[in-house]
Amino acid sequence: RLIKGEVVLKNVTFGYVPGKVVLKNINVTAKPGQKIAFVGSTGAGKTTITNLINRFYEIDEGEILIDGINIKNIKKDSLRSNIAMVLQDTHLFSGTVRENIRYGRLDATDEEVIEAAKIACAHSFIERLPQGYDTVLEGDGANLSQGERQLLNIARAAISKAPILILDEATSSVDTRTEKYIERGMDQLMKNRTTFVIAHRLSTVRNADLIIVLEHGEIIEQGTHEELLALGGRYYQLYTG
Ligand code: DGT
Ligand code: MG
Repeated sequence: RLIKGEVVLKNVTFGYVPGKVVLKNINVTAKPGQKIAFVGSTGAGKTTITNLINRFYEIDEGEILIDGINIKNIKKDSLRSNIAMVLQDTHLFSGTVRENIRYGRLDATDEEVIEAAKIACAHSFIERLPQGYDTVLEGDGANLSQGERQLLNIARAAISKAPILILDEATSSVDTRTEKYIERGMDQLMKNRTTFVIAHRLSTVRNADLIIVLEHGEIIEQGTHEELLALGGRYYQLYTG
């Protein structure tokens, strides 16, 4: 059983199709509970790294270890239940709002569902739905806005006990006011979990323990926000725009 949430990528090289390398010799160590941010231009390979941690694809070279175990030796079900995700493209199923938040936590009480929704700033819009938490979502949440769908995914991550969390543009469709409001909830979500965060808005990654700058599938800089600003390189360029 995985519990610590240490994630190590060792010399990882990967391409979706033969002959086209997308990630080259990536080394990352995330200690349990750390917040690691990936930044870099579109197409740099940020989402691909998280796809590999989830083992959606097999890597070509190197290895990925969780709590010291090669993920090839971890059952997919177990991997799924140890990694919570909030992505730009939301994943909801046809079922009630409550069921969608609860997801893998079938033991979760109604109180826990509400608490998770509050962390995600979703409680108030859910209460305004025709049947509240019992409102049935159409396939993939077609009867909600894109931002509302993301908030439900955040609530689902909040109720999950997964020690590893992936946030890939997790609040990209949420308006700026709600995004400000949700910041504390996001901090609560990341608390005690190893978190990989990808965000174009660099203000949301400043407080990461480690920021990794990717370009064309390679790590070109890494450090804290202050270290990278002092370096005056790519991160500095991205940050000062
Ligand atoms: P973003 O989200 O636009 O900021 O960009 P990243 O950094 O998340 O980029 P990523 O990892 O989605 O894509 C890296 C490269 O891999 C890019 O050249 C597109 C390619 N790629 C991504 N997903 C797939 C896929 O499913 N199949 C193939 N063949 N290529 C893909
Ligand atoms: Mg991406």
